[in-house]
Amino acid sequence: MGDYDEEKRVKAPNKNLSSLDVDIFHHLGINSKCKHFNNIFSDIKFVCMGGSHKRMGYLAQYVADELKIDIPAGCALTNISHQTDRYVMFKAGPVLCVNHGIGVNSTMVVLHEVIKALHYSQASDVHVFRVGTSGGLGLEPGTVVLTSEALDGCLRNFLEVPILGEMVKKPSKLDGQLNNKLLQCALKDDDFQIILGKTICAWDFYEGQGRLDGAVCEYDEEKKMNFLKKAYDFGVRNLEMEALAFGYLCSQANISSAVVCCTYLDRFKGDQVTASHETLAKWQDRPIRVVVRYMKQYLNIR
Ligand code: R2B
Ligand code: URA
Repeated sequence: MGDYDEEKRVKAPNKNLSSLDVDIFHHLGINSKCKHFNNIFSDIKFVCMGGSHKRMGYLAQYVADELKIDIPAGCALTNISHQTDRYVMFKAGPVLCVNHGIGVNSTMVVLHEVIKALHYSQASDVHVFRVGTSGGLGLEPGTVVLTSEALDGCLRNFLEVPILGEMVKKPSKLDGQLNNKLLQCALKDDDFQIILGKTICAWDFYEGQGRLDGAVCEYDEEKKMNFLKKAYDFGVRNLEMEALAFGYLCSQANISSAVVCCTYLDRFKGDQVTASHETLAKWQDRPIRVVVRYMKQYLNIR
């Protein structure tokens, strides 16, 4: 495991935090003075996040099995955030699994709190992964896309948020070196491809991603296709709803982050997700499988 390294320490850059006697993590259902707080966060090297709260326990168990983390009989992984029903959080050794819900808003709330917890506990050399799902562009469904750059719905590579009555542009940067290492985690006999591409982080699943099948739609097939083609020519290979938040908050806090998503469909061929539940489940496991290969290398586990 990487040694403590001051240069790589997680640093939440908000100066106001030092004057708080206790910090209440309202959405994680814990506070900075709760029992075991430092034990939970100080040795964290990886945070794996996905939308669904139901999936996080499974993810933590999968990671624990793969990394051979000993969970004594009768000590099943428990949800650290059991005091709230907003998010769930599981710890498997140096890995924290937390859900982020749908969209940038939900993701920003939980990411602020996770980053602060890592900061107070002096965690260092932390990688944050979004292991998620997306719609693909011109790709075989089931392909894993590593986001080289997150874009908004106007193909702009920053997050624009209203703060104190003004629109503020926030830079969003994912870790290119981490992407290269993840790309090298592809195995010869994988039955799927791992590719690098730009990602549209949309405000919603329907109009925000140019679908024709939302409750409201004021454009037609031709306009939709023109936009998707323009996005493709710009280097976009998938569409989802959280990447900008990861690239913004993690890069501000000295955290390396990557967005690793499988694709559920090819948006050039349709809008509806038609694959069977079993097939989607198989595809959905691919991002965490790739990320665990990286973790094993990092932790020197065979
Ligand atoms: C991918 O899937 C979700 C929408 O169905 C959303 O969280 C995303 O980014
Ligand atoms: N998630 C999205 O955000 N879009 C899709 O098309 C599929 C999954």
